Amino acid sequence: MSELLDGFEQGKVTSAARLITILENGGDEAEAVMEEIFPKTKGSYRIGFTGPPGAGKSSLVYGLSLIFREEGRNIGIIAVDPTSPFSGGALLGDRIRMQKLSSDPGVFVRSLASRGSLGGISNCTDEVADLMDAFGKDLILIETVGVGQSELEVAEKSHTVIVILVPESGDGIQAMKAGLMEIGDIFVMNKADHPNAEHAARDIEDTLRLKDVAEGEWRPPVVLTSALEGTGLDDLVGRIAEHHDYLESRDMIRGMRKRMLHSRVKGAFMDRMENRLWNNSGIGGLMERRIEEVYSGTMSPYQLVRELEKLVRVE
Ligand SMILES: Nc1nc2c(ncn2[C@@H]2O[C@H](COP(=O)(O)OP(=O)(O)OP(=O)(O)O)[C@@H](O)[C@H]2O)c(=O)[nH]1
Ligand SMILES: [Mg+2]
Repeated sequence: MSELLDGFEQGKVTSAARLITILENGGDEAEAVMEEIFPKTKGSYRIGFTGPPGAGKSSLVYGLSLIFREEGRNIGIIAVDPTSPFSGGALLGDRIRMQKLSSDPGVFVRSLASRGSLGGISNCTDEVADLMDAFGKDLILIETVGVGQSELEVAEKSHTVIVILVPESGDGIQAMKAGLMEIGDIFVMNKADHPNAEHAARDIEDTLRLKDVAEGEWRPPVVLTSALEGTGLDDLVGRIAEHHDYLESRDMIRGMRKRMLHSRVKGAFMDRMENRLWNNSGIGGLMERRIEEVYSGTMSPYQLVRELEKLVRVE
C-alpha cells in the first residue's frame, strides 16, 4: 500500500485508481487508506446530479466537464456504474464519453458499482470524493442513478444539487413526488430540442414559485439545456457559479462541509453499532428466540423491544 500512496503523492493516476478499488472493497485496508488521504483533502466543491433514469445526467456531466476544463478547473467525476435495469441502455454511450474524458489528465473519471439492484449511490462515494480531492481535483461531479433514496443522499454530499428533468414524461409531477423539489438548487429541463421542453420548464417554474423562499435566499432557477446539441450549458455553468457565490457570500460552504462530515460520521458509527449490537451483544439471538412469542400472541412487539433494550447499556 505504501507504494500506492507514494505513487498517489506523485500524481500517478494508476495508483489513485488502485487506491479507489481498495476503498470500494472497504474494511481495514480502506480505513488505512483514508487515514492517509483525509488529511490531504483541501475542500473541493461538490456538485450532485440527480434525476430520473435517462434524463441526460451523464451527457450533461460530460458537456459541463468540457466547459470546466476550458476554465482550467481540475475535475473529478464519480458516476454510479449504470448496471440497473433502468439505465442499461446508456452504458455504451457512458463508456465512450468516459474514455474521451479519461485521456485528459485534468479529469479523473471513476464509475463505482451501485449498491443493490435499484441503483442509487455507491457506499464509498464520500471516500472516493475525498481521494479525488486529495489528488488535486477542486471540483467533483457526482452522478447518481435517480431512484428512491439516492437523491436525498446525494444532497447530503453536494454543495450544489442539480435536478435534471425531461419534458417527455410528466417529470414535474414525478419530481414533486420524489421530493426532488426540496433538494434541487438548480433545475434543468434537458432535451430542450424536444417540442414540449419550454412548456415543461414553465411548469416547473410555476411549481417552484409555490416554494417558501425568504427575501434574499436562494430561489432555484430552471435552466433549459440540450446536452445533445450543447445548448444552455453555458447558462447552467453560470447558474452553478451564482449558487456557489451565494453560498460563499453567506459563508456557508465550510458549514456545509461540517454538516456533510457530521452525517458521514454518524452514518458510519450507526452502521458499526448496528453490526455490533446485532452480532455481538446477543440481541440478534434474543430476537430469534422470542419472536415466536410475539408471533403466537403471548408477548407484544413492544414488550420484546423492551427486553432487547435491556441488553444495551447506554450511560
Ligand atoms: N434529444 C436529446 N437526447 C438527449 C439529450 N441529452 C441526453 N440525451 C440522450 O438520452 C439518453 C440518455 O442520456 P444519458 O446522459 O445517458 O442519461 P442519464 O440520465 O445519465 O441516464 P442513466 O445514467 O442511465 O440514468 C442518451 O441516448 C442520450 O443521447 C438531449 O438534450 N436531447
Ligand atoms: Mg448516466
